[in-house]
Amino acid sequence: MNTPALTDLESLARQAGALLRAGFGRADQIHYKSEIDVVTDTDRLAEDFLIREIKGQFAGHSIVAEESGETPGRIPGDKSPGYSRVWYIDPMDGTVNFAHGLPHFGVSIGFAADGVMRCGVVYDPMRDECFSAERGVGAWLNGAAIRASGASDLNTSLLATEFGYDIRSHPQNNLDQYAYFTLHTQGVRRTGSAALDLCYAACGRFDGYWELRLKPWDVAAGGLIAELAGARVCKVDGEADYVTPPCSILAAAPGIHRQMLEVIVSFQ
Ligand code: LIP
Repeated sequence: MNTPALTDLESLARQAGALLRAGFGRADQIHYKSEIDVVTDTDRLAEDFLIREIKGQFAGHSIVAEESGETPGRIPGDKSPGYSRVWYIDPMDGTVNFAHGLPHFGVSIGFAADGVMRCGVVYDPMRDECFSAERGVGAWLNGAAIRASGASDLNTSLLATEFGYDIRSHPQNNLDQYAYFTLHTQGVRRTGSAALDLCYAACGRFDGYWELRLKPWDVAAGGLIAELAGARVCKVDGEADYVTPPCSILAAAPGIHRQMLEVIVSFQ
């Protein structure tokens, strides 16, 4: 069955990243999906490119994408009940940053076969940093192997989190957890991109990252990269499958994972 190599995802991510870089700083049309959730013309351009390429190279695969939703595929002769080959695409993770001219965003592409994440790529076009991972092989940054942090002391750890677009309306808005960790760690960063936060947890720039109620396309690639780099990755209820919604995710050094999970859950 036509299954992509990791290099296929890397090539697609780099090409889409070139579109983001070209659109950065341009007076893009910014469209509001809710009071603070935005999408730009460049988002749409990059997603259209990725969907066109995937449909052209991998006919019959399913695509789950941020802007256009789900495009179910069916591979001839495939008798599996679900969609056996699925791509999870966020053409621009960090859209609010892009819309405000802050150069911190990435293209996130994950691929799953038979319900298991097989490979993922997150590409930051502004730093030319390509994070990638393949199950059973490893995780890399621009081809160099990466490892999660070996932190074991929360007090001296550097964490990251983000707040969803529903922060003003949802009672579980993550502010209690943010306050606790701000007072009990070396710091909590908010970069504005879940996918890059997960990759930073994969290479030890962050000792841990957590966020509530993300979408599959935000976490599919970055979660795999962090997992295969040796971080402990799960949902905040402890479930292993972080791609099935609601994607409330924790990716942390094994030495602080349990402590972080207990704190996050204590405020739920
Ligand atoms: C965003 C994530 C961020 C999260 C936002 C949104 P987008 O993705 O990167 O971590 O807090 O709610 O999901 O909208 O930039 O693709």
